[in-house]
Amino acid sequence: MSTKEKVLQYLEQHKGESISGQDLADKLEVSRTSVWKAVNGLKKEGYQIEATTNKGYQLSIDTDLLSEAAIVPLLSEALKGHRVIAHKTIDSTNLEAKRIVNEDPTFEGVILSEEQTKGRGRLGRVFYSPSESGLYMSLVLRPVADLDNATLITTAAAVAVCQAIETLTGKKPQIKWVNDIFLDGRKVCGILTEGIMDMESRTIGTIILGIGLNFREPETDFPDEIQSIAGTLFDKKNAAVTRNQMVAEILNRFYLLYPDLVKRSYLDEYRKRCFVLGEQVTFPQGNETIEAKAIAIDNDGGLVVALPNGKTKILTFGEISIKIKKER
Ligand code: BTX
Repeated sequence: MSTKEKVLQYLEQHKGESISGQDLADKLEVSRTSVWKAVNGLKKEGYQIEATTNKGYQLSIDTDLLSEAAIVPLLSEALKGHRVIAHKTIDSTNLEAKRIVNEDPTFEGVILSEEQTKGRGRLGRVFYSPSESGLYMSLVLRPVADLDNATLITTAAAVAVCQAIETLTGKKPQIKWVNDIFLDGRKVCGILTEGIMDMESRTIGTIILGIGLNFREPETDFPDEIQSIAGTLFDKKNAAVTRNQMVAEILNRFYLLYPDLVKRSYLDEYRKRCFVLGEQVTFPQGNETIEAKAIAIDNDGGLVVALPNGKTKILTFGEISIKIKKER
């Protein structure tokens, strides 16, 4: 860990408290000059660090920049040894995760960014990812028990994100099958799970789980095409928690579910949170749009729908629209 990272980790863990340059240097076993240089470097990156002659350095409680230093201390045992890499800006954290795995197939960890210039949704769609208002993260996973079912991973992630939001904010998010999380009727989160094939074994060797969460309202509003769809957890100013805390909570929650994915014990919670069950939905099939009633989530996370001809069909991926939306 560099001195800058050590200084940041200390200040993040003691946010709002002051420490003199000398005490910090002694604690970290580095020189006072290197502490001073590290603090200046952090200030340039946007950290609000006050320096007063009598009290020393203090990281403002308003600072909320994504960083390894702030996240790692909050992670559970299950994530020890996982890498946390935070970027200011990147094309897409899923693309970056793929590039990293290409270089190092054993990589395990999470890639985060303050902003994505080419945030990706499903089917080539765009996920709008403005700076410093959202969480854009990609987890690099190995399949557990040879299970590489993307729908199961997506549904487990949806439950983990809902649990994290509820634990940290008290808000009650719901899920639109299969990969969208809604709060007060608006989409606050999307999930994109992608598999990377291992060429030798011809099996999925690595899974990239991308999660995009609108944390606070962006500085400039959402673009027109998603104005009526997109929502956020908090308004521009009043976030009760930091994004770093939210990242850590999502990771901790997900890694509680993931090793036991094969048991599918989280699916009951998914069903309870899934607001499409019981609703009339439409989905595309070839050139047609089919109407059906969503009746269940099956054991693989698929959506069971009842067709007008009395038959049932299981949807394993794709997009559904809700025809008549209940008031909620
Ligand atoms: P999706 O295809 O289900 O949703 C994309 C659709 O959602 C868009 O067509 C648009 O209508 C709407 N949309 C776009 N941006 C937003 C937004 N910020 N909030 C709400 N609605 C929006 C969902 O795909 C999967 C998204 C995964 C995003 C993560 S971020 C980290 C990782 N990296 C990456 O490039 N993608 C994933």
